[in-house]
Amino acid sequence: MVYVTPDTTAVAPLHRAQAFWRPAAAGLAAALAGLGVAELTAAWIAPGASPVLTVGVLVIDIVPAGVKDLVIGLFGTADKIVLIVTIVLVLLLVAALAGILESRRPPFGRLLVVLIGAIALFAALSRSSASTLDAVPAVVAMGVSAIALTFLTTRLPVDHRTGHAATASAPARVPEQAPAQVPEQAPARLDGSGPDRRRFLVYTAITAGIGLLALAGAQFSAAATRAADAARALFPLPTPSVRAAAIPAGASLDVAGITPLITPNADFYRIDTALSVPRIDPTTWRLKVTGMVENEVEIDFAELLALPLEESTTTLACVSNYVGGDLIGNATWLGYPIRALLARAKPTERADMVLSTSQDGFTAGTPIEALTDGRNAILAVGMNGEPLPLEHGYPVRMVVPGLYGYVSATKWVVELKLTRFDQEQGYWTPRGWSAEGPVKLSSRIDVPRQGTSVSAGSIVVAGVAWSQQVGISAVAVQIDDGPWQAAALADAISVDTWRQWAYTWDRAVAGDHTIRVRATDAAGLVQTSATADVAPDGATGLHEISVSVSA
Ligand SMILES: Nc1nc2c(c(=O)[nH]1)N[C@H]1C(S)=C(S)[C@@H](COP(=O)(O)O)O[C@H]1N2
Ligand SMILES: [Mo]
Repeated sequence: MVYVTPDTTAVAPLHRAQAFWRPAAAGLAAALAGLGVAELTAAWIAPGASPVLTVGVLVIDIVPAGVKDLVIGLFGTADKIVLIVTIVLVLLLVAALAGILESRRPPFGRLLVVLIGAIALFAALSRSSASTLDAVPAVVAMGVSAIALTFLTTRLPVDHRTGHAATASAPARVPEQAPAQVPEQAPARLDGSGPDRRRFLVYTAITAGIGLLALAGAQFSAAATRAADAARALFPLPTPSVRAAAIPAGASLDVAGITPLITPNADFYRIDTALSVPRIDPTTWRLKVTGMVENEVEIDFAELLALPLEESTTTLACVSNYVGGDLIGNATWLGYPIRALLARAKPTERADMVLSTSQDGFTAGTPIEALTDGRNAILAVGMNGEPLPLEHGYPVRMVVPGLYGYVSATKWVVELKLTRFDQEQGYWTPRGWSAEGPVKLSSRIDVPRQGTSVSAGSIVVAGVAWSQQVGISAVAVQIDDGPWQAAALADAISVDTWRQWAYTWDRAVAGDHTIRVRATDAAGLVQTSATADVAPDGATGLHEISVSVSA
């Protein structure tokens, strides 16, 4: 049986080129729409996950050194632009191909689109600092392109289609029917002047236009982020008037794979409700202290920086951190004690809560007690020696040792309102989370990693433990159902930071084993083995991992 495609029929040769370019245009327009919307999504919600840029990074990672050197040699400092242009050109080429494929052999065009999207997804998620949000742009790219491609290819003028247009082009496909039986209206469409053709062109133009507009929007948004990021240099961090307690040499254990004592900013977990990171101009930022106060206080950024700022190392934990989870980090913060600002505002007797508000509307309700009892509760401007990164609250956030972030660590903070717990609620309280959120005593095993294989003999088990405001006094490790064995504790920085611990498991024998950790705080409280969910006020239970020991 002879398979005759429409463009090989007697009337078609004239239009063979069109039979390619229209589906190719559909593919291009669909890809532009997908790419544009995805880049815009990335610019808004996941600035690190631009599909083009993450694929670029992936290419740099996998390209052999020789090729890299050649490209750098050829293009010098333009190498990055060359890379981006190449990626976009390859994408457009593949997109054109996908259009042609989809018009002839659906759904292979869409499959090609999904394949490209999968590469972008892999590129976005394979970075060390990737978060789940980073998956969104690639998935959006995949979805939008595939839908647009289907939409456009099913609206191709009939002569381009073999699948959907099978009825219209049936005479060409069915050998027993002579070409003479091509429906009468076909030539009109084939010469490209029919209403089908115009409609297709309009749809394609609109699709491509959406893509281009979105790309422009993404550029605009990215430029605004770069400008906001550059503004961080406008106000260099002043010298602290009080330095952080020196970190004892014995606070960091020399164990391969253990969590670093200080979490680098780039690796610090990020949790917030902000779909797009607020970009605050530090020259217009103001903080107001309002509500139940004798004096309302207002302060701008320059004034804040001119105050005596104090440095302190504090661990910040999220209430949503499950036992063993990584929604916790430790940084050296620079900021102004909140109690000093409150002293100027003079809260009235009745106030028992400070409701802090972010520029984007998030609120946290913090007991006044925690802000005035002498702990390092600060309006932070610096994080590990640099101005706060945009996503960690630039220009100013709160950091309060001992309380989960949702009730204390307001980023992009613009107002502190003195009020009462029986009058106001922080953002998460009406959403099923407790009004008060002290951080619970907990501990985590970092090495060996869950589910890994280690060789028999002497195995170092290590991790971190924390009990803010109290301190850790002991950590014990249990192998399978054996006795609890004391781990060695690294020196503490302070009661407000996590503390490293290590235990050497001698004579580990081959087989599958379970390792458990349990901390005791300085008040003698032993970490409970009773499990509690993260809601409403933080998880409990013991972190447990399984490893397979090989002979
Ligand atoms: N403006 C604002 N601040 C916020 C939040 C938020 O959603 N919006 N989330 C809080 C929560 S739940 C946590 S755990 C910490 C996380 O801070 P990080 O992203 O710097 O690690 O920020 C807190 N501050
Ligand atoms: Mo959180």
